[in-house]
Amino acid sequence: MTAPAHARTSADLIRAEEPVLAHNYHPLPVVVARAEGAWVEDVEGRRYLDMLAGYSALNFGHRHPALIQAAHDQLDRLTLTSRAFHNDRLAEFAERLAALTSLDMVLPMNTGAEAVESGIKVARKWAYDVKGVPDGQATIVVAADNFHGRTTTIVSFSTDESARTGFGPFTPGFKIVPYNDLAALEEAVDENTAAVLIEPIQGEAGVIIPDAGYLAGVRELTRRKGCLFIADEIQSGLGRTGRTLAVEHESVVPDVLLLGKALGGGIVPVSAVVARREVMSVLGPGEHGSTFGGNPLAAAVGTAVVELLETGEFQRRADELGVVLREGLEALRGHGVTGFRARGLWAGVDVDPALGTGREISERLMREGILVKDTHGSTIRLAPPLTVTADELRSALGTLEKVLGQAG
Ligand code: IF1
Repeated sequence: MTAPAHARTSADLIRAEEPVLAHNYHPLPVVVARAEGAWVEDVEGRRYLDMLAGYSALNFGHRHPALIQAAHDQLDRLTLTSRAFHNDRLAEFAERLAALTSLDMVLPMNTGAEAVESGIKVARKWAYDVKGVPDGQATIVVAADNFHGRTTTIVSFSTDESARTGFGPFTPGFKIVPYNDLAALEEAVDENTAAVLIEPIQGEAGVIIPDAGYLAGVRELTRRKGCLFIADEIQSGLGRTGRTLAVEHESVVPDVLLLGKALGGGIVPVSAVVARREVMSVLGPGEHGSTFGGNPLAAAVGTAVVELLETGEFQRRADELGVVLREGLEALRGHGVTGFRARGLWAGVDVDPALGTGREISERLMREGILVKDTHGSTIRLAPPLTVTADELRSALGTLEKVLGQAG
């Protein structure tokens, strides 16, 4: 007989996963059992500072009291209606999310990939109904090294072979241009272009921050050429970079905004397409939907998330702590760190490959009580909850320095 899960050790549980769980991940060997704020605890009671924060789904930390309260209150009242009926939580969520993002209308979905798919559908329909693109001819221009999710259509325009290989046939209708290259965009966008879809900062690619002027340039170009600007802020948005949205660093408002991850407060999957009225209005009844999208539990938690962001506190923390993060990383330059890119509380850190792969550095950090995740090669990403303290952040940077000093 197998022991009940709560009686098993971390090693037991890791071993137990192997035969019954798809092998589509290679997690660090830590089994988390509890968490609060920026800290998680494993099965044996060891504590770790969470410097990944669920890939930014935990911007407000684990189990933020206001979010947990909102979820509890809603669990006691109403959890699901489907969109066949109205529910009494959805209007407020949409009103406040639209206001927060300077846009007009919300299409609630669940996961990030669904928001991306939905944004693509809205853009194509806009291209046919409003722009007058001949049926079946609409294209979407995307950037190389993008990460927008895992569906068959989304991996169709990925340039990462491990995300694509074996999953064809692929969806046509996408053009890939280099990121951070306005001239390439100028050339790629034509009369059949429905939209340009980009991440304002590329996450999976290694926290790649485009040159100043790029996002404003994309805004100007798409407006001038008559196509939509879709910003995927699923990872960059909701406080991470020191602003509500990363596009705000260039005072840009896209036509279509994709949100996810932190919108669900780390409690439930909540994503959304948020758009200008003229764009979202192309959708009519029966043309798109989701069983769970906009459910009352999601709306209640999402509203509580928006409420936290309305205070500006988390954006301010990310901005201020971002200075601590950058100073700390600057001090490590030449001491194991070969380069880094950072904005707000988000950094891609290139480690000297002689000291080990990103994975090896991540494992050493784990043994020292810090959880991070590598991206490609020797890059690790840092994205702590925005509730982390300056002391915790300095301590984590000190641990990184120690680990880099030992490595090799
Ligand atoms: C995985 C990275 C993070 C995203 C952007 C859409 C989605 C994501 C900009 C899809 C998702 C994830 C998913 C996760 C790893 C991850 C990731 F490593 F790939 F880059 F966050 F850092 N747009 N990002 O970053 O959202 O459907 O997952 O809700 O393992 O796939 P989703």
